[in-house]
Amino acid sequence: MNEKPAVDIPASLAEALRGAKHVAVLTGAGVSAESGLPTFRDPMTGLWAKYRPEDLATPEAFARDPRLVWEWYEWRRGLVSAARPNPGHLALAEMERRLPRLSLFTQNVDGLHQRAGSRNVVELHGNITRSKCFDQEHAAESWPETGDVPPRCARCGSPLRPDVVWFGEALPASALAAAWDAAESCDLFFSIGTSGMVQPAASLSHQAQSRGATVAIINPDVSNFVSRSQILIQGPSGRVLPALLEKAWPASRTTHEG
Ligand code: BV8
Repeated sequence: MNEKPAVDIPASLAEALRGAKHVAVLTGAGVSAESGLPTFRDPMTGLWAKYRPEDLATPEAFARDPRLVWEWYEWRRGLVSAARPNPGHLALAEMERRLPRLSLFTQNVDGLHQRAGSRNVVELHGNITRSKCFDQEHAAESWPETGDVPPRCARCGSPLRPDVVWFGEALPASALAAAWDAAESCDLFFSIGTSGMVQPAASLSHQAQSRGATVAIINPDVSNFVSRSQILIQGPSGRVLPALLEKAWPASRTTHEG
């Protein structure tokens, strides 16, 4: 049987996790890759292969072509609703239950951490399953089916948009403040499944490191994280995180293991 190679988790990291007082976690699109959701760096499949996310996820793109942008998000909402949390999401939810404090900040807009059971999730870039109107930011749970694409706000008539943070838009102030606080107060910081290309989220791990936290990177591609002082765990988060959980709390092994 083609057994996958075991993931090598440093004992020191498992020990640091088990004894941590406050763990901060930043996740990116890579954590949802094993749930079947395309990351931003992968060429997007199908109809959207010819667009770059940076060219669609902006207020300017929406103003220029609201129908195109709305339909891109409808396509992604379809993928999200068909997706399920993967073992990486589930392991993070289990860690939250076992630790005195775990602050989870995600750049993802798919809601999969919450669906996996994580309770303390801060969405730095919003959530694709929520919509609001472009002009007044009125939340829109539902809308009249008038055939308009995008649909119109029932309160003010302006076009609806996804409740996500586009490039060039400010992150929610409370979310960003919570993330900086956690980066400054945690003793262990994980950066998982993110290329670290997008600011200001990408600065959180550096902030944690500058305040003396241990920083661990989990990614199949660690080539652009060459750093002496960060712990690099090369592998997919859906395999690394369960292995880390098991190494830190061996009793987490299932009792009916064959
Ligand atoms: C802002 C929601 C200011 C929408 C997204 C310096 C400071 C401040 C701003 C800037 C700055 N420099 C540039 C900027 C502007 C810009 C920016 O960062 N641009 C980049 C392109 C250079 N930042 C902004 O515009 C931000 N706003 O700063 O506003 C401001 C202040 C006041 C008033 C007005 C304005 C807003 C940024 C948020 C944009 N919105 N998402 C949507 O989703 O449609 S960003 C979006 O792209 C994601 O949310 C995410 O953040 C980013 C993608 O990054 P990743 O998640 O890392 O995904 P990626 O595909 O890149 O990488 C996947 C990784 O997973 C890879 O490393 C891969 O190896 C790994 N992987 C693959 N498989 C697995 C895996 N890992 C683990 N397991 C696996 N199985």
